[in-house]
Amino acid sequence: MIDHQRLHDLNQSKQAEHQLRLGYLSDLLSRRGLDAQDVIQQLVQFQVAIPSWALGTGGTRFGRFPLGGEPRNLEEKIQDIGLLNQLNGSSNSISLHIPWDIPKDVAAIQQRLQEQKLVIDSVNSNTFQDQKEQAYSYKFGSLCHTEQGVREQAIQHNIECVRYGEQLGAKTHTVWLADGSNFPGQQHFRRAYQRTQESLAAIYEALPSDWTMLIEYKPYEPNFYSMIIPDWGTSYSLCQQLGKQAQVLVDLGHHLPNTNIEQIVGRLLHFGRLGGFHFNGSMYGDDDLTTGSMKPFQLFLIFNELVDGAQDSAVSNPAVAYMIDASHNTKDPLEDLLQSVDNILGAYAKALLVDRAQLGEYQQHNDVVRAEELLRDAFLTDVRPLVQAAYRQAGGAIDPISAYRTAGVREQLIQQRGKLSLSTGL
Ligand SMILES: [Mn+2]
Repeated sequence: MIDHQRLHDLNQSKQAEHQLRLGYLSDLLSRRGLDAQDVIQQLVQFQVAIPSWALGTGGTRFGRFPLGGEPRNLEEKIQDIGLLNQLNGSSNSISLHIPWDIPKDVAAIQQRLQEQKLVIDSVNSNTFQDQKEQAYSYKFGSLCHTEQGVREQAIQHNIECVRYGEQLGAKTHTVWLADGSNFPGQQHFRRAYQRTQESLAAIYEALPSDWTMLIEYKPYEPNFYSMIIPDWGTSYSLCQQLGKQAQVLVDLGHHLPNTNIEQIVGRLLHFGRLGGFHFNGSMYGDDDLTTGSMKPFQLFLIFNELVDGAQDSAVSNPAVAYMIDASHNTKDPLEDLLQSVDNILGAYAKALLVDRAQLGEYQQHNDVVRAEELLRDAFLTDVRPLVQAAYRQAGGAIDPISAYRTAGVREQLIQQRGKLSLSTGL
């Protein structure tokens, strides 16, 4: 959507300052035995999936304030994500939510994906709302429900999601359950868990052999007394019972305040059960704000675990599926996603600067201060020139947000789709 020549000209106008900053950082890193180009290459390869539900204003249980030009169907969502990927080269895949994104014309969707060089990475089921045509209500749960008919309906919906995903080349099915209870005594904890486990087993049974099933946990909301899968331990236990294709999904916003998420990441890597990541920013709970906007040090520490796990031959964890799961009401959603990806790549770059052999030495000798200082030094390094170089090498913009603004993308989208177009999603 942004003319190639225009993008090239914009990059030219930023080039001199970018080179100056990159040159300085590259020199600094090489004095420490690090090759900047090596880090940039790893950033270029890093891809994070964009959720179809994050392209419109939303993420609120109160009023939505549409920005205009929001994508009205799956084709337009693909167009928006193609645009993001054109700008940063780091968003080449899409997470779909069924039933919002049921493909009506599979061949046409496949063609759109090819044109934009995108893939569908995962499908997500939705049993947290009732759909018009469905026979049973999920008011009191879905996979954990006391009535077999409701459970069966929810199982079939999940299997249907997998079938849609197969048509579009996805390989991952994500299950997040809103099931739980609002009041003491409402639900029998052990029996509800048992029913959930059996329902998940029925879905797992229908999973193609090269697919992964991700099980996401959340401590509270929409249920406030108990959630059926409140924590990583419950997800992990379910995965263990299901089989090798089941993995735990960590959503950064799905923890109680001050939870040590990086330690959870380390534990799951140790068990080989970290399957996926939902990035977002959290101040209090499942706020779904811009990734890295609230706790950048925590985001860095999480990447520190991920890089450590990836570089340790003793860890046999499958490739982690990285996805953004954020949606809110204030910013232009596309600018918000560019910011999120920028913060994610920045945290990753910093984690790549950590001297792991040296850190291991400090840990071995219990040198608390030096170990902490080593991490702090990586965290405080301004790695933005590396991230910008990665964008440019991937054919994108040195400064994606400024390119987006200068090219007047939102204005074009409003012209094409109208001021009042509303995206499907939360
Ligand atoms: Mn999530």
